Amino acid sequence: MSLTRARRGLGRLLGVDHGGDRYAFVDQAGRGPVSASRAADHWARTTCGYCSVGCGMLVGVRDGRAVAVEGDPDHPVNRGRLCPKGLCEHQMIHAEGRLTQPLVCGRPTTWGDALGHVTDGFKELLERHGPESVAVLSTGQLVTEEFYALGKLVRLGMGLRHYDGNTTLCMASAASGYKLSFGTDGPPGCYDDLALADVVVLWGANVADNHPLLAPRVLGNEGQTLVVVDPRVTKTAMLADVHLPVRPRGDIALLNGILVVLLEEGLVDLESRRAHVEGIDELLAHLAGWTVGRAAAESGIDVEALRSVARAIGRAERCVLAWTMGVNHSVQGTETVTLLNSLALLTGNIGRPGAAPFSITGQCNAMGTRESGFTASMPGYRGYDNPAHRAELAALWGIDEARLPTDRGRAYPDIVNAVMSRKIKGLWVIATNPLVSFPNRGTLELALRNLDVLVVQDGFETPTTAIADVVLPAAVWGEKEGTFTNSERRVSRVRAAVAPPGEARSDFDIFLALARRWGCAEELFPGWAGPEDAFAEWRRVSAGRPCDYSGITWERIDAAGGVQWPCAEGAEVPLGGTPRLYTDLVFNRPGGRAAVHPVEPRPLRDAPRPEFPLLLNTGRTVEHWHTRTKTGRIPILERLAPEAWVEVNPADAAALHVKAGDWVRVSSARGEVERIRVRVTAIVRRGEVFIPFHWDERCANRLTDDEFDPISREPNYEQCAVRVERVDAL
Ligand SMILES: Nc1nc2c(c(=O)[nH]1)N[C@H]1C(S)=C(S)[C@@H](COP(=O)(O)OP(=O)(O)OC[C@H]3O[C@@H](n4cnc5c(=O)[nH]c(N)nc54)[C@H](O)[C@@H]3O)O[C@H]1N2
Ligand SMILES: Nc1nc2c(c(=O)[nH]1)N[C@H]1C(S)=C(S)[C@@H](COP(=O)(O)OP(=O)(O)OC[C@H]3O[C@@H](n4cnc5c(=O)[nH]c(N)nc54)[C@H](O)[C@@H]3O)O[C@H]1N2
Ligand code: SF4
Ligand SMILES: [Mo]
Repeated sequence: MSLTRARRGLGRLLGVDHGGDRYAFVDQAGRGPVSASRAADHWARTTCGYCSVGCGMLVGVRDGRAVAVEGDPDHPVNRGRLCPKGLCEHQMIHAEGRLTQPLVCGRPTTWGDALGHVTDGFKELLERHGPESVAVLSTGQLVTEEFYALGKLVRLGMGLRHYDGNTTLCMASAASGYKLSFGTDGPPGCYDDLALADVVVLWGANVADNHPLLAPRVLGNEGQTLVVVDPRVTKTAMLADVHLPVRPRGDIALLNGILVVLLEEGLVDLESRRAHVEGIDELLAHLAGWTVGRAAAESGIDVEALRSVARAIGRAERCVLAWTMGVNHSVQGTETVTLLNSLALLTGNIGRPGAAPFSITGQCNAMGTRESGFTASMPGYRGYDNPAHRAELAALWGIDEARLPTDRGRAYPDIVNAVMSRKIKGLWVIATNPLVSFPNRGTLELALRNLDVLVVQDGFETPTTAIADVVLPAAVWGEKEGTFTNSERRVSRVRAAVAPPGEARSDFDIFLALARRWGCAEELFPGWAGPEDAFAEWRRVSAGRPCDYSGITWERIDAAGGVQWPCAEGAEVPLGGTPRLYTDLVFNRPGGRAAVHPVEPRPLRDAPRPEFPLLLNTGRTVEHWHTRTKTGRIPILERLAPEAWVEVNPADAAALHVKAGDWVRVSSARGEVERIRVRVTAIVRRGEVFIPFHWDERCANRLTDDEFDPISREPNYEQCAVRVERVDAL
């Protein structure tokens, strides 16, 4: 890949030089010539395996090893650029700690023996204790073809009732909120909307750290107003024209206040909205109990700032309301999402360029599992309780409808509860590391000890593989084929650049091998040789559904760089697919109208009190990915962010007699982090502290509360009460 080619790609991004004064990007042009040791003999075109932005990249291969990565200058998402994690992703593949052999009780063994343990162990539990006794937890980090195959294996082949994934820790509130507002899941907008909008409001979304290649879309538009709603002064807040430092979980009050201002000042045309929106009168009746003063007091945002942001939204020709975990990670996540959707609906910001309520997803393929998986809904956004959907799916698969579950079964936290109470005795964990990522680790550790059979399928040694009875070594990104779907519904190709190490196999091959052992392969996967067969079937199964993939082929993806669903076979859709949903303002609810819902905020359950006087917020940093199973093994990223920290406001630090670099103990009603380094900073307000959740050794989830949204079952990771105490350095 030549430097000039990469430069050309950079310049082409919206025709603006985004590496200018507002934000500095790591880009190909800044990297200098590729050194001889990293000179590749060929390049594999693929999609980044970290975040949901879905950047296109090229992996350079030399003598069977991945030696370099370049941003794909032709990919429509990133046009040649990558963030720090993407730029060293090839190092992940050959990092230490890869699993290369199946293990049973910690001892290396053959695939035959390991899969025999899995099938015999689970079958025995199912025979003795019934279909509720074994559960599966998967992820948003496999390829869509694997999710599709896994869903069929788990629900139809193994006949399991309880199957969920880490997406419930992440996007479940967005999915539930979209369903309540529009009838089905699916982000209505696209990345170009971020560039086209006059006003972009980012709610609890720190894109500068967590979706770095979205930031240039926003910052490239000089005339745009960027509003960031976040209790912390994040890197993204620092880039904003207006930062609203909302009180933790103050978003509902703030949104109600914005709606009150819009109504008071005549900035919404309610009558024209009624044609395609239901529930307006109920919402108005509820807002009658709200005043701007109340909203300001409860959200912590002063009246004038609230009014001026409401006016900016109300007067904007085009507005994008985008959000991430500051909204989803809450017991009221689903409700907050519906309120954001309501604001978009009432101001007409949907189905037009530059106008959308846009949930930015998290993992590289969280979208693929929402669409093709078989967890919260049946494949193709089909409802378990919808007779037409059941009949259609049964006919497509040629099976008796009675084999389809009648409800989703237990969601992730409810699976954990059932493990705790010994109702679930066997668990298969695929591509997720719950010991570090699930809230209230102490309880989870107790629960996992209750299991008779714990099977963990991962590419790396992790805290969770360390306690597994059976470990199945998986190929990772860079070693397997398929597709990922990004936040803007764009399906891109993922390619194998190198072979997996030792005896590691792709998840797809593991699912097929397990199906053969289970005795259901011939029925479920007849004649399947590889992931392309799964994709071909998924195209047929999704046909006619809102997430229609039937017109998307791997060849079309190659030609377009990536294709956005819906893309029906034979439909007149641009080569790159459909950029926006609901352009006709017909929604997927009965009658075609969207719905708005009144929402009332509830107080924090684990609120600060004398014993635990500070409020803990948790999140991420640009250098690390989740539980650091990948990035913790990459020297350059480790050097940039070598250890966990706790952010403490200068006033609190003075009261605690701690200074920057001191060690402290952080405790909550559930557990403690014994020693963690202090950063004294006004990024957090007085009374609030922040810990990134990436570190196993200083695990923020020993502190977090296991309280969940009643609708989506998503955890409330962002607020819990803690105490910080100075510990003297050892
Ligand atoms: N570098 C990196 N990038 C990633 C990931 C990673 O691990 N590392 N993970 C990916 C995944 S799976 C996800 S889900 C995304 C997450 O992307 P983000 O949601 O941007 O990630 P967080 O760091 O958790 O940020 C949540 C933000 O919400 C704010 N917040 C907390 N409480 C509230 C509140 O009550 N109201 C509001 N409005 N804001 C609040 C926090 O201060 C924080 O800035 O990132 C993706 N990208
Ligand atoms: N306190 C707190 N906790 C949080 C969050 C927070 O903001 N605060 N965020 C939550 C969110 S949004 C998320 S998404 C979760 C993420 O939590 P996890 O899913 O637990 O995090 P990861 O580290 O991404 O774990 C993925 C695992 O899959 C493995 N893996 C990678 N690729 C493959 C593959 O191709 N095949 C197989 N079999 N394995 C593979 C990796 O090695 C890794 O062990 O954390 C949640 N936890
Ligand atoms: S922004 Fe996301 S998709 Fe793009 S290179 Fe970085 S981690 Fe990968
Ligand atoms: Mo996530």
